[in-house]
Amino acid sequence: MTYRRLKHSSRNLVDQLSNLKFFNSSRSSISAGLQSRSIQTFELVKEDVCYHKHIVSRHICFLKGSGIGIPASLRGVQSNAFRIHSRNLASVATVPSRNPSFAMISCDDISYFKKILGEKGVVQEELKLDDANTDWMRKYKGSSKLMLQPRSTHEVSEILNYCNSRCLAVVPQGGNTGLVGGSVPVHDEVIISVSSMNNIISFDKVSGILVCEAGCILENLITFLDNEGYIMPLDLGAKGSCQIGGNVSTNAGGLRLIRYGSLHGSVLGLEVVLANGTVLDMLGTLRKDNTGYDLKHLFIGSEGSLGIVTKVSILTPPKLSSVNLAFLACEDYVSCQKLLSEAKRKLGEILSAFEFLDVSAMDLVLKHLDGIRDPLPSSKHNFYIVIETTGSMESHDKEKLEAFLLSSMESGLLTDGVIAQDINQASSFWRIREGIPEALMKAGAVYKYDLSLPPEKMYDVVDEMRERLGTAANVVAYGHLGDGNLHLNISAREYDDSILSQIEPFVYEWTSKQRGSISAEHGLGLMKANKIHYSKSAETVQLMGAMKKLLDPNGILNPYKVLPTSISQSGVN
Ligand code: FAD
Ligand code: 2HG
Ligand code: ZN
Repeated sequence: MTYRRLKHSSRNLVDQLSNLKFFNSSRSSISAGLQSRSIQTFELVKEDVCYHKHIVSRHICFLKGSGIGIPASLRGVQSNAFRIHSRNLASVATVPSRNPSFAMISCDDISYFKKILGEKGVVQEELKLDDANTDWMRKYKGSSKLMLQPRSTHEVSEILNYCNSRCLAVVPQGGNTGLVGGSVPVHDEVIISVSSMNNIISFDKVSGILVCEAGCILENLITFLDNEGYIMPLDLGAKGSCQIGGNVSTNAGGLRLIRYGSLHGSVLGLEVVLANGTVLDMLGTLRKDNTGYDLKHLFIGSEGSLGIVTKVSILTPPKLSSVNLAFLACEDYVSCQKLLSEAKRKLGEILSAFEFLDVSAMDLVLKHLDGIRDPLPSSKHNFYIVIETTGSMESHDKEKLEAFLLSSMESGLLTDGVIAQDINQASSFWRIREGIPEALMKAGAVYKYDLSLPPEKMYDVVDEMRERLGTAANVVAYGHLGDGNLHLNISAREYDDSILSQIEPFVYEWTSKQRGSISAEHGLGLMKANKIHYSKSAETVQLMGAMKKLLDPNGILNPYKVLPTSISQSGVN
């Protein structure tokens, strides 16, 4: 019987492991629930059905809240960070000057918008505007006096048509969880929030194709699909607030890209409104369609600079019954890398996440987040890895995972580790990895870099950065190792130009030399619009500029973002 065999093999594994001093911490000192059961994988049977739901619910308290969707506990700390930032604005972001060709909002404009959207769709209240003007990190702050909340594609079209004719600049906004200053105005741009467009339009239970409006919150889509026996192909820590339109517009990566690929693969169709109000219906639901250029890809990752995404059609994978999560420790970075190639080879099709954090990230989470326990408390480790497997046959998955862990331990790649025994433990492991951005916010000022690098080079930049900064700042590294995506975060008490000058342009030059990308998944936004040349050739950037001009000749869509202002504003009347 499957159950017996598993238990038997688990016991064998535990025996072998105890000889090899593996999983020592869980046996000796972790909570009673984990003791002596660390390697005995748990039965999923019924619990598996709610596994995803449970994981989902932990995010509600994390990111839901009023305004920009941050937890109450963090909001307090963020206002401290904001005060710091207010004193040191220059070191946070260099703000390009306002493009004088954009019109200023007049009373007639307001009257027009009220006529097409009604009073409710035209927001001028200071408190609401303050939230919408401020990004998640409280690093970027615009001064818009107007937020519009359309409820349909037609309304978006009318707004854009009008703004284009008046040369009023706009910034599309989703959940406002972006990390590069792309979602908030730089000056007085009109904020167009698609939050009220949050209907699910259709779901095909056979193909798994979901069609929905752009303002659907990712977590709500996950919950909806859970009931249908499906999952979203992307998952990220901001799921409680970010919206599918924002996800598509940033080409968000997240925790399961290693398994389900990027949104360029899973998005089947889009409806987009162009700057002049033209509605582009590309909302196909076909897996295969080679009729001409596949224009939807232009809008995936264009960060609101080419059009406003109003509807999304997306292929969703079926929910599988067997999910396992391991929290592991490695002595050095080379072992992490080797573990990754072994995991790909030995776990194969069931591998669904391979995340890493270094000891500085772990320390930060333990220090700043409430209720977090070190799953491997017996000693400090230099690196931690979170591995998730998702499959359809529990016994097969467990056997594979256990065999992989055993061989990794025998070969010395792993120094310690635990497998979650139940949903709560799985949740707590994920909370550590996903809680890092929140912990960084609580620690003070943070400089964020989101790099794509060859995995074998990835940690070199962290070591070099530590050498450059000495004790001036805390260099923290984590990310999606399975995707070659490093989140290099430099945490300091407050923003300081001398720290920034040690980081930039070094970090960009270093990445460029490795032919890496200065934006793996967060985009360029305002933060890196003028840095695009570190990752793209001059000819490529010129062509991007030409496309921008073709689709948005007046440059009203998300100005000052994505492309260097010298390119995006040239020729704008
Ligand atoms: P917003 O922040 O509102 O906007 C982002 C950009 O998209 C802006 O340029 C905006 O103008 C544009 N935009 C938004 N909606 C539309 C639309 N309908 N049409 C056109 N343009 C639009 N990102 C990852 O890739 N992977 C992660 O793992 C990840 N984890 C995160 C964890 C935390 C705690 C936080 C705070 C952020 C994280 N992010 C991550 C970044 C962010 O959540 C993603 O970029 C997300 O996709 C943004 O979605 P949003 O709805 O919040 O968009
Ligand atoms: C993550 O993977 C997000 O947690 C945020 O992309 C990364 O905070 C960051 O730098
Ligand atoms: Zn990330």
